[in-house]
Amino acid sequence: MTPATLQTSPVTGAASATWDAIIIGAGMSGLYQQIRLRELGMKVRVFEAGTGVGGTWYWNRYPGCRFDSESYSYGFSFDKELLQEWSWSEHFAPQPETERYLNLVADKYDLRRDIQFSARVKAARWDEVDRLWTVTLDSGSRHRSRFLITAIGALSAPTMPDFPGMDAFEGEAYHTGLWPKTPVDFTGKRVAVIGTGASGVQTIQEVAKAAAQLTVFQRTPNWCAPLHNGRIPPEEMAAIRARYDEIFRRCDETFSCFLHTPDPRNTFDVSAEEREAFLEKLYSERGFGIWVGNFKDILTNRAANEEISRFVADKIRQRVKDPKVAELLIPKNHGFGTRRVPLETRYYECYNQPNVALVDTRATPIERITPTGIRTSDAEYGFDIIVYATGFDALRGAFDRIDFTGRDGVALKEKWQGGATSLVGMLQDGFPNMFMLLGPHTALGNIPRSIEFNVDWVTRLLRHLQENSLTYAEARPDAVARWMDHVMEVAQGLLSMEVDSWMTGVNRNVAGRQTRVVARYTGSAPTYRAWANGIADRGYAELVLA
Ligand code: NA7
Repeated sequence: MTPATLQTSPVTGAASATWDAIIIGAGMSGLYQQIRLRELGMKVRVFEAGTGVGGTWYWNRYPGCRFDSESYSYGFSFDKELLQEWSWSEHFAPQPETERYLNLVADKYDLRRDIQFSARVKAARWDEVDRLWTVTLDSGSRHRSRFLITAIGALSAPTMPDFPGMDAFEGEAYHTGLWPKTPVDFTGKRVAVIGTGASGVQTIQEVAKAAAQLTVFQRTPNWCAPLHNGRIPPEEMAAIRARYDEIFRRCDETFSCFLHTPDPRNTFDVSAEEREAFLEKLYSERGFGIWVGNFKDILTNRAANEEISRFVADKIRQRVKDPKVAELLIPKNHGFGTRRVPLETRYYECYNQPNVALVDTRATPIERITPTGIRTSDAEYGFDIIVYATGFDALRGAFDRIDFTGRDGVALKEKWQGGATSLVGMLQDGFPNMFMLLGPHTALGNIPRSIEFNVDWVTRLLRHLQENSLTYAEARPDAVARWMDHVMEVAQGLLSMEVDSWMTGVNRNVAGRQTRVVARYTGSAPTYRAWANGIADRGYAELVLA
């Protein structure tokens, strides 16, 4: 579609659009979508709230932030030249390296000229008469486009607790997901970290090295497992480069696009000795194998889950010297893998250091933030820095922060009042020409693999519209209902559905997020792709095209 095709509305013949497509967000999904839309000859505008590209890897600059996916399974796969040029320095690259990598992509494709930075989208409204979206920025400026593509991430709306006195704290305070660009020096400081999810764990390991005193405020311990990171020497990187086709083929085949996938055996198919040896092997290997490459029933069979939980609990007991602290670090209200498993590097050993203390905020809740620190029900602590590693309004949170209004003036928030719905996470009936790249119920896992698939899927749809001189695409309600039935069905029987976490849509700091829902797609990535590809292969019968 050339810009010229948009000069007049097919309905009124009057209104003109400024852009063929507006993309919200310049993270990995926004950047890749921008590249693909340019190939279609589209005139594209990207609005990005930050001052640079990178999304997750722009905002999350807290100390120790890095991949839990193997670096070489995480980067873009579409550019063979870039794969041969780029070197990952570690098996799990740190944030600054990934941010550099995404800046290189933006430079290579000259993407910045179409990105407006420091531009936060406040609202987007569908105009039925002109068949255009009007996007309003925080600044009040308005922009019109035929298509609207949300590239706003699944974990991108940071949330803060609301303890009394937070504003009056006289030291420094940071949220991990809104970390400042200037380095924060922890040397010799008294530091508090609130939260022990994946971000908290990565932060704690780093801060423990420099702080005079680190106090961790833990409400719920998570099951963490060793990352086993390491440097990638040049000769190993050369060998990885030679294997890229095989690596990405493997990601395509696995359950959630990681290099690891469930073992075909059940936990109790093997002898106790064999089981122990297998778990030991997984515990000693890099990455998510212990979670997503384990016996295939650990996340569905209670006895199997108890077995792996026991194994990891014993590891924690071996690694933490003080038995009381070890018990506090062992989850008691959920089994291994039923929440996101943070991968760690000497995390548990931090608690053996004399400068690190653990406070159980269930036993002694935080009552208030004081000007000089934190007061719990039984003690007063002084701090120079408080780090809030308190997570995100996940999955639908970034959507709720923008006022999307679709056909017939219906707000997306209203539409999703009883829970978010979608067709393959990418479309929503009532919201024509809006495509969500990491919308609710998309396949998650190793995210860039999902991003590349979703962008290619949207691009294929837009090419189809172009080739058939169509300007309108909307999911049919019955197709949304069928997909949602599938989403609900695959979540049945998962132990994770019995546990509060961002994966079940629970965030106690956000009104309306107190009860568990089927917040994400829990089926396999290959099943997801087959479903989405089926829609395209059948000529988009599940969509209204015009
Ligand atoms: P998470 O995994 O949602 O973790 C947030 C943590 O903050 C978690 O330990 C929470 O405890 C804790 N929290 C939140 N609010 C409070 C209050 N009010 N008091 C005490 N503790 C609190 O977020 P992350 O950023 O670590 O990770 C999110 C995902 O991003 C991660 O899984 C990766 O996929 C990338 P709770 O468990 O709710 O008791």
